[in-house]
Amino acid sequence: MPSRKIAIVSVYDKTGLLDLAKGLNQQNVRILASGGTAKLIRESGFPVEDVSAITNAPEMLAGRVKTLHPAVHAGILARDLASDEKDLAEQNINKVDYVICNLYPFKDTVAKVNVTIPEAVEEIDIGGVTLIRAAAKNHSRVTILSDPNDYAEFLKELDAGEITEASRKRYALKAFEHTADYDTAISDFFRKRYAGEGKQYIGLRYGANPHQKPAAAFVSGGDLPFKVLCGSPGYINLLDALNAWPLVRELKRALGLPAAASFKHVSPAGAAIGIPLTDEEKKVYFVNDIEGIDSSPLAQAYARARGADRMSSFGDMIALSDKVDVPTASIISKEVSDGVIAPSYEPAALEILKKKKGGKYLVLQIEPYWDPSKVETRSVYGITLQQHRNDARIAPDIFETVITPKDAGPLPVDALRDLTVATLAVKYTQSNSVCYASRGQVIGLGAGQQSRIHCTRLAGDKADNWWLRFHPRVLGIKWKKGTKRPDKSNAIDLLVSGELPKFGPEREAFEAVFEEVPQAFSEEERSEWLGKLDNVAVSSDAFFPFIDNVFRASRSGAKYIAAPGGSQNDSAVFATAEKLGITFVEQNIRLFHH
Ligand code: 93A
Repeated sequence: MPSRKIAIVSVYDKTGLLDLAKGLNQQNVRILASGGTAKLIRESGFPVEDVSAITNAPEMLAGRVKTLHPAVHAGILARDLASDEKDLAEQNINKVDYVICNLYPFKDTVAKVNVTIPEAVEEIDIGGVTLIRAAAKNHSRVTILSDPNDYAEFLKELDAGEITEASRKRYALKAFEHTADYDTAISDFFRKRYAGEGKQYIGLRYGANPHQKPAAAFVSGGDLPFKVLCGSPGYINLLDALNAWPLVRELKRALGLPAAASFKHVSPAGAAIGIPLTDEEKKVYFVNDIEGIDSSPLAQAYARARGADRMSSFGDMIALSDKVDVPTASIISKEVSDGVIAPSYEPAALEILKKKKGGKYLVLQIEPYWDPSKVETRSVYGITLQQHRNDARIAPDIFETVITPKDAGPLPVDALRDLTVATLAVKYTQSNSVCYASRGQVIGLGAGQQSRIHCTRLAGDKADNWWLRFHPRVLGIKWKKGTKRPDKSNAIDLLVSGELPKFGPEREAFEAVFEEVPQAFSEEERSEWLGKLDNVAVSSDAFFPFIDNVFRASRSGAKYIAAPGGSQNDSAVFATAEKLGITFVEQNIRLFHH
């Protein structure tokens, strides 16, 4: 006669418990239960024994030790092996077949306002987790039920004879997830209290919006790879910083020069490497008064990154590839900006930055050699999404597959440099994206448009505006005394955008900032000047589906285009490039970014 099957039952949530006890008894299963569980079953009139019947030990330490005993765990963990049977026989232990357990409500307890650490500690289930984990580990023989919703299905199978392997596997997975989720809740709670604010965990004022509270940034295990030297980061600051930093790190690695990026809403407004600035560029980028800029490639890189699209860079998050020096900090000190991330700071530069925004300017110091995990995980609408990180290497040598012209030799060094800048920029831009680059810097970037041609137009219009800012009429502007930098940038943008109204309040506001009001550009003047924009490199984060993109890029001086192939229209796109005298490089890495 086969021995009676044994179930260990220890549940905090007693939903469905009596139906379960009834069903187990109907199948002649011996029920061993912990204190409160046994009491409820007994009071309902079903046969049940206390766990102490097999442990010969009472529950102790006010319930901290209830089921933790070799008689329980050896019974659960034993396999159908002669050696395991022998061990059990020697100790007079019976095998356990079913474990039904759910855990103390740690999450509910810590969700209460002002919960104390002792209160939380008492809700850390030890014995239950051990029961669940042991049974799940031995699921080839043992069934583990950790969710009352599974009782009915379980009893149905039990009635039919046995619990199938498929069900045991399903219940085991659920059990592992249950304990993992439980442990995550515990470590989250203690991370907030014990990790040391700023080292492994940073509480954020709020998330993307003020009503999205609470919010936090953390790593599990180890320390955060950055330190907050000044200010306190917001959620979007960190999104910007953690996208901008890898961009400048990769730009520097690819091109061997210090690099800078100016981010807004998780896309670059500008990005550049440190190439000396002409006097004109200094004027256009508002840096002609920066002492020491000629000997600081980092300052030159930031001047270019910030200068690409001054309107969009207002209130930027900056990333710098190298130790921040005084010239770079001096540029930043004059601009409206939210924060900066860099590997280190000269003491004098840090002093300058710490004075910004009344001492609230965000200064982050990143550990430059820290490499993130290869796997990226995020949760959207409660669903966990996971992917391999986009670690595609972008460097001048990936632009080798020249499609047109057919007789093209190797591309000029400057073209490879600018294609690298444009392509790395789109790698860290919200898709769809298209970037125009020249002189080692972004000059126009279209981000986050659902249609590619809209990106190409947006980026092209920005490149046009950038170029028009070099027009003698703009360079010769006489500002009214006391006009602030952002107001100058806005007025210049309106002037070069071609959107300047002829009269009305907007026109009056525009005119108010000038000593002498500059004349609007006529259509002829615009096209005459834009016709001089040349040698521009354009990169797209995915293929061009239609030839319109090539036409638009060409109008803003595109001489080189790099984009993945794969469109049904590839041959028409290539032929259009050829017709317009554009060198088209097929680079086969799609670079969508979200
Ligand atoms: O404090 S414990 O970690 N110590 C134990 O040995 C133990 N064994 C089971 N808590 C323990 N349990 C938990 O008790 C179970 O996970 C379940 O949540 C609860 C059931 O207790 P009772 O049967 O007394 O209501």
